[in-house]
Amino acid sequence: MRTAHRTCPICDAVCGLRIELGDDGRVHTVRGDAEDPFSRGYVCPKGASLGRIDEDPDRLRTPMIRTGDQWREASWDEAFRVVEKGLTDVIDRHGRQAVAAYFGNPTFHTMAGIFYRGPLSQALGTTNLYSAGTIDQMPKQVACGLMFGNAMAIPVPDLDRTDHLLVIGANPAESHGSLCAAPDFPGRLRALRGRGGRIVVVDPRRTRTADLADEHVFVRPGTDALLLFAVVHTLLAEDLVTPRVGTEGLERLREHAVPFGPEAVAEACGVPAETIVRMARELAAAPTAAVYSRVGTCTADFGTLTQYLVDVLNVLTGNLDRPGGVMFTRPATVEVPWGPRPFTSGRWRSRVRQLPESLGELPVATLADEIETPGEGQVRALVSVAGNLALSAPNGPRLARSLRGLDFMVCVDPYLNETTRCADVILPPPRMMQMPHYDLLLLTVTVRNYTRFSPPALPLEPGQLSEAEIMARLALIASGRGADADPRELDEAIVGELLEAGVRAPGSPFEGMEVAQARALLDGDSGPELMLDAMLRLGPYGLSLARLREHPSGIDLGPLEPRLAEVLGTESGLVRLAPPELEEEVARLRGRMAAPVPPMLLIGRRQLRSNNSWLHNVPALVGGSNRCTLHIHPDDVARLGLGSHARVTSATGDLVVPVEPNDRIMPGVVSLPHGWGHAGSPQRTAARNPGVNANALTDDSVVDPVSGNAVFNGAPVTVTPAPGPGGTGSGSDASAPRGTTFPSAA
Ligand SMILES: Nc1nc2c(c(=O)[nH]1)N[C@H]1C(S)=C(S)[C@@H](COP(=O)(O)OP(=O)(O)OC[C@H]3O[C@@H](n4cnc5c(=O)[nH]c(N)nc54)[C@H](O)[C@@H]3O)O[C@H]1N2
Ligand SMILES: Nc1nc2c(c(=O)[nH]1)N[C@H]1C(S)=C(S)[C@@H](COP(=O)(O)OP(=O)(O)OC[C@H]3O[C@@H](n4cnc5c(=O)[nH]c(N)nc54)[C@H](O)[C@@H]3O)O[C@H]1N2
Ligand code: SF4
Ligand SMILES: [Mo]
Repeated sequence: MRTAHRTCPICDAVCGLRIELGDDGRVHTVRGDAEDPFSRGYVCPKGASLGRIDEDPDRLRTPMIRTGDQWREASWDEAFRVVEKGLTDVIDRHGRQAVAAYFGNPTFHTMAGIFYRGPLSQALGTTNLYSAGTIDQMPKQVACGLMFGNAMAIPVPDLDRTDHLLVIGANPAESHGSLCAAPDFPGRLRALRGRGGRIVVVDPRRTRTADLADEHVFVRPGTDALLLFAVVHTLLAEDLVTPRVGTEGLERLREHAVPFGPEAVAEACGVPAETIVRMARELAAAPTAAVYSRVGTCTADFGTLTQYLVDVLNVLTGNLDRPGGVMFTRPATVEVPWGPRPFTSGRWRSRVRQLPESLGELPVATLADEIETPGEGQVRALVSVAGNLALSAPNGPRLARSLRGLDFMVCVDPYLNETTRCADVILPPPRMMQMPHYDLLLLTVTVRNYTRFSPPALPLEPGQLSEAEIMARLALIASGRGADADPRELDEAIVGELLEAGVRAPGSPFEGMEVAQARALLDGDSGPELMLDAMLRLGPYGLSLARLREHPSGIDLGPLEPRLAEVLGTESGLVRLAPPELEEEVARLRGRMAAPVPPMLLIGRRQLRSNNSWLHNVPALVGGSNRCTLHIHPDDVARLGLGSHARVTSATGDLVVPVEPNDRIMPGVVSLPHGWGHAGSPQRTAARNPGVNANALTDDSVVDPVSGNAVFNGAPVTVTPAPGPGGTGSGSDASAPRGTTFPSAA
């Protein structure tokens, strides 16, 4: 037996783990790493199951090639040759714009995803680039871009010191937090109250987070922008505004806020005016306070406007960039610019719907349009890395159908699943235990400055490829260098680019050196490790990979400190409180106040033992409370005369789902978790607990106009009684396989 220290790579909480491995490479136990200064031994049920997830017998071990309906195992050489032919055929006949790429959620966690996503995109030479960003957090990044001039300047709540936390559309007690990396988020919430602080949760469901709070406020889905504008209105009207940072646009903001008085929005939001006024006064009166919002409002109507209003509140109450408020993490790695500074978006638009680019990406909600609509620039090939679009994208079943019509598709993914089965080739990465791990993105949003590196716990087996090598070889193929080009060439080019900036940066440890000299100083067993070493050495703490290896449980780099000036990228050097880019949205929101409320609105929910679509094949993580059911208020159950099942119908589809009456959800709202819909999957456990694809009901024609982000929450639906699956009319589950034979991957 030996012990490996690893950061859990599953969710955003970056918990440190201690893993006992046998000589055979099997994981015996997974415990929280008590020596980790940040997570201090915390582990959740998913982290504790990491061994079972990693050793899943249904994971793919070799590349897979599809011919017609049949899948077969193939060698890497053959698989890459098929990829080369597939991509070059499309590029030769239709140009580079005919190729699209999608980068799913795990690419924000893996080193390979983060380091090679850019080079692969560049090599493809297309603007048809998509990621999980536009079905998740893009509104937050665009809002930060517009306010702070820097889409990576994401303020995080100073969770361990704040006196008042207002949580809107996030459920960190189950999700463990997002864009706010905090191991044991629930424990930190308890500690907040233990030291006399106050927590208020705004959510159409009384969540586990609400159970940890002092107050829970029901809000009608999709109306948070109205609610927050009314809070802003109250602060301004009652002269409770005390910004402590330089701002521009306060007068224009005041004009904007005028119509959104608490009385004016109360009915649309379903929040009493007195509650809104009290929320504003409490926020202003708290010694320190932090307003935090996530997926619930990012993936709802007015996503960008809502994220902007969140930080407007943080600024107006004097809580931006101060201890106990919201602050900017100082990561250990050098900050590499992402997107233009000052931030601008809409530098180009999607071909079919003219939706704006943000951070070099187009909205996932329009990928199906780009595939289905004929004409110059029509997408005919897709490279998909770590994504399950069939289950995660709005109107997923439509997108899955369009994927099946592509000339060529390649996926980098450990599973044959609802999306990868549409591909021609699947390239499986090795097990998590075999990869080095460093959270380049998550460690930029931690609630304390902190760093930790995990070397691979197990070596690659003969014939296995690292995910970095898979990505590098795809990039080399895309750039025309061919399936046989040496991936180390690309690694050196990426390292060289980092160092070139480093030798020019005043005060850097490489300042004035030749790039080759600096390169000789770097240490690492693989391309990603060399890149990380360069970024650590160029980072603000002067760390190195060697230093991190000496501290396998991680290094605490201290509490967050004010640093707005360093991250601000606006032309004026001020925080923009009324970006003109949002004027149209403010006008649209005024119209929303009087809009009729649809009788039933659909929202999502996350489940403690799930992670989007890909943990349902682990027996310990399914069953019990982790089932795909429709939460609906008992009054609605009675009113609609529902039995065990209901048919839920939206503008895009209909599903029959088990009904789970629940008095913790707002009347007039139903909730269905996403990531389910595994009928017929070769993942055997998942297939036994299939659930339905919630995104059969979400509408890809509706987006947040500013960021192009998908709108999952607040979809109008009708709910009617339905016989159970044994009866007639078992509903359409468009994610069930059609005509494709799934082989056993074991
Ligand atoms: N256990 C678990 N953890 C996860 C994941 C998972 O699938 N399972 N996924 C990971 C990922 S990818 C992410 S991005 C993070 C997300 O982490 P969170 O942002 O915390 O996501 P959710 O748990 O979905 O919480 C969103 C909340 O918003 C509420 N909501 C829905 N619509 C509205 C609305 O219109 N207004 C308001 N105010 N609230 C609304 C929902 O009821 C829900 O409670 O979680 C990560 N962690
Ligand atoms: N209705 C609704 N839809 C939603 C959401 C919602 O709240 N409601 N949430 C949205 C959010 S926040 C997100 S982030 C997206 C997620 O959207 P996606 O990223 O498209 O979906 P995931 O389910 O996370 O799929 C991850 C894929 O990566 C594979 N994978 C796992 N580990 C690795 C790895 O190490 N390497 C590689 N190459 N592949 C790996 C898995 O097998 C799986 O196929 O879903 C979005 N969709
Ligand atoms: S909370 Fe997230 S990071 Fe921590 S152990 Fe669980 S899945 Fe892993
Ligand atoms: Mo996400």
